[in-house]
Amino acid sequence: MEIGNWSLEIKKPSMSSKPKNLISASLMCADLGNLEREIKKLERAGIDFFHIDIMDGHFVPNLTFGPDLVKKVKELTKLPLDIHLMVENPEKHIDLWQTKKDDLISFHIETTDHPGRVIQQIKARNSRAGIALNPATPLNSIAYLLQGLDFVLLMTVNPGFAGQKWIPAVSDKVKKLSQILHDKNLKIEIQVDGNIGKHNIPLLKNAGADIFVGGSSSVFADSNYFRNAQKMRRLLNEK
Ligand code: S6P
Ligand code: MG
Repeated sequence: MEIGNWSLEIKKPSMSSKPKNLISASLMCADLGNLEREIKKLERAGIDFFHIDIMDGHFVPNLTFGPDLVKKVKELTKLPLDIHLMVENPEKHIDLWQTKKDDLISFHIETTDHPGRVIQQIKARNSRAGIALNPATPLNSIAYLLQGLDFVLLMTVNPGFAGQKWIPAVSDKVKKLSQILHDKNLKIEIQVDGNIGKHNIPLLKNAGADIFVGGSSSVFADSNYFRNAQKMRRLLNEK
């Protein structure tokens, strides 16, 4: 498949193959007054990552967590963190998030003139690097960056808030990216984020998504996170 610059010759990165169908629970949707209890409850629910949305009030019209909260979460769990930066110029503060090996950290391609440098900064921490794309940002914006990536986050809503409706056109984008990665023999995971639930999980899974962010539409739909995560897992494991 040829899209824009996708014909570029890319070497296969040496990434171990990881199991698919992973659940990343969005802490933004948790009861933050009871952070420790929520983290333990989510661990018991069998989630794979804690998704932490970092918003700066510039790139997106909302503000969320800072490094102190991320540090606290890290102290409270052994599960890997999945840090989603929605901030301008992420290269200025990658080290603030103190990510370790196995943690994921993504930044938006729309936020920096130096995406290659940001990837290097993340790799220098031994963490897994991802680039996030807004629904309207084309796939060819990351054509020259694929080689250094561990995952690509395709937003299924415009970033900034939980509780929005997804943009169905993104499922086609997932399919296209999945095809490109397959053609290039690249082991890069695809993450989807925004209004992920039973209405779109089968479609996105079949399109090639690997990591699903669970928010108010799934894991946090009610207080029974265990049952909600189980339902999500069942959908993900369905043939
Ligand atoms: C949105 C953010 C997301 C939300 C998630 C919440 O800017 O990046 O990670 O936390 O979408 O889930 P839901 O089901 O309410 O959309
Ligand atoms: Mg997010």
